[in-house]
Amino acid sequence: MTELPLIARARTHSASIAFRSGTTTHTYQDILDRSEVLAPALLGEADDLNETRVALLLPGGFEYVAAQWAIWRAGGIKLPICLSATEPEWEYALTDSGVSIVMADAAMASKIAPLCQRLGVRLMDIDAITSAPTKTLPVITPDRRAMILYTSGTTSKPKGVVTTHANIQAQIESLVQAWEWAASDRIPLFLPMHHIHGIINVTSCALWSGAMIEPFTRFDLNAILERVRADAYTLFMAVPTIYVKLIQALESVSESDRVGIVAGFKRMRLMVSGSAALPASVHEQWTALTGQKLLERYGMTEIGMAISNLYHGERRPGAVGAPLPGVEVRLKTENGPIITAEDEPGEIQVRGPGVFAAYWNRPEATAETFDGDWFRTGDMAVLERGYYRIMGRLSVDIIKSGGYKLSALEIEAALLDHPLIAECAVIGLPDETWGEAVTVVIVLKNGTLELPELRDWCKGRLSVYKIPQRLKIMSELPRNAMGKVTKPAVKALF
Ligand code: MCA
Ligand code: AMP
Repeated sequence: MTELPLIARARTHSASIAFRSGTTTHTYQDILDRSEVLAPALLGEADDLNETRVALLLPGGFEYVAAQWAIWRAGGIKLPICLSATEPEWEYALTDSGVSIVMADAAMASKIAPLCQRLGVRLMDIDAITSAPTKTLPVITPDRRAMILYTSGTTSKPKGVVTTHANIQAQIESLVQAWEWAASDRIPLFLPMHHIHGIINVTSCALWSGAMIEPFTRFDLNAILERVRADAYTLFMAVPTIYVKLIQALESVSESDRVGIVAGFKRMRLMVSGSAALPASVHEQWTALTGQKLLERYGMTEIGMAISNLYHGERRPGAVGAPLPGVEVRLKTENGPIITAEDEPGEIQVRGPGVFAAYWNRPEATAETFDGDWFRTGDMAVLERGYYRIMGRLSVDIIKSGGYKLSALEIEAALLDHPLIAECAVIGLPDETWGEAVTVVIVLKNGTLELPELRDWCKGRLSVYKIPQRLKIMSELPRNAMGKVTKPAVKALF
């Protein structure tokens, strides 16, 4: 094979529209052509980027995908970074992964330019690149590393999850098969493009299938509802927080608007929820409002999607379903036997071609997270009548808010830089809209501190979704007999 399958497949859909925004459209051929301009610009004199890390700082859409394909076709590793991250967060990702080039549009290039200059990283403003000499592009084998995504975990700093082209292809093919993606599909894209929900489940599956994507630069509720009413979509994929926001919006619009929008939702062939637990109540409310039964699925940055309710079959509220095609799932007690019976909880472990290659530059962390060739997810589940139900996470230090995975330890480390904070403990508390709300208990060195002041101080240091929503000041943190802060006791304070 001389070409990556994603590229070879795009050629078979060359005249089809890949992206539509208002009256602007881009075909698959346009993406191929644009990537053939950007790839030589990346390569310069070189024949192959040979796994050079290239960061991508672009909103989802035509230019993002053209840049992504350019990096891959030139032999680089793509590292998408969060558009709304703070400079310290960008700096961490760029330095930890050893990025050599940052690709951005003019707007984002001006924001990251000072950092690139300080780090000596080449900044490519892709808006300024309109042509390049044609160049023979290298042959990329599927075992090459393709992408690094930073994910928060049980360590203070996020880890880079490395996937190969083969891993990415396996993740795509599994979903295309299970959810019957077709060239006739049309899907909105409003999820961030530094996580696999946006990158794989929406964008890559659509482009693998010859389908059409309508990108939004952010989750623009009113604009999306307008397009739903206009019957623009056959598919919809979102996190639970978005379904909560949609329910709130539908409950507050006029009766005639609601009827039109609901009809648009009703006609879609599939609506999917994932990235965090979908409360059964939200599942049921959505069905009552729109007649659509949401399909809930479970995944993780390290493995892609692993478990899903059935497209043709039961969609059980509160359950994530059965293993996806090509994915093996087992439950295991810690250091104990593999669970074979139903109704016995254990850690979800996953094996298959979609499982990531390694954490970037962290061989010990990679080794620790595998049990033989099974990836340990750190999520607890139970099998009930053939479907898995997620029970929670093994670590209290992982918080899921708005679909984002956050590390309590990372937030604590940032808060400890505050001049008034002596000690702190960060936890996630249940929240109807966000799933969990970042909450902090603080011991002050002196003086007083109110939540608005603390939130202001966090801006520029932490991304908006990591900034505490709730604050409690205590004279001491709850500790066990060994002097260690006990998070369950911290939770019990609320
Ligand atoms: C924003 N705000 C928050 C949070 N985020 N408040 C509490 N908790 C939060 N997590 C506040 C802001 O401070 C702001 O407040 C107001 O909400 C609006 O912020 P904005 O960012 O504009 O919100 P939004 O655009 O409505 O965003 C909500 C969102 C977004 C669309 C749900 O969080 C999102 O795109 N989440 C999806 C993340 C995702 O794709 N995760 C997948 C990871 P104020 O108004 O006071 O300024 S991949 C994954 O998990 C695996 C692989 C999987 O299974 O998919
Ligand atoms: P991330 O590391 O951002 O990819 O997040 C992966 C984590 O999100 C998983 O380990 C789960 O804890 C959580 N998650 C994803 N989908 C679901 C779901 N449907 N129900 C409950 N938790 C989920």
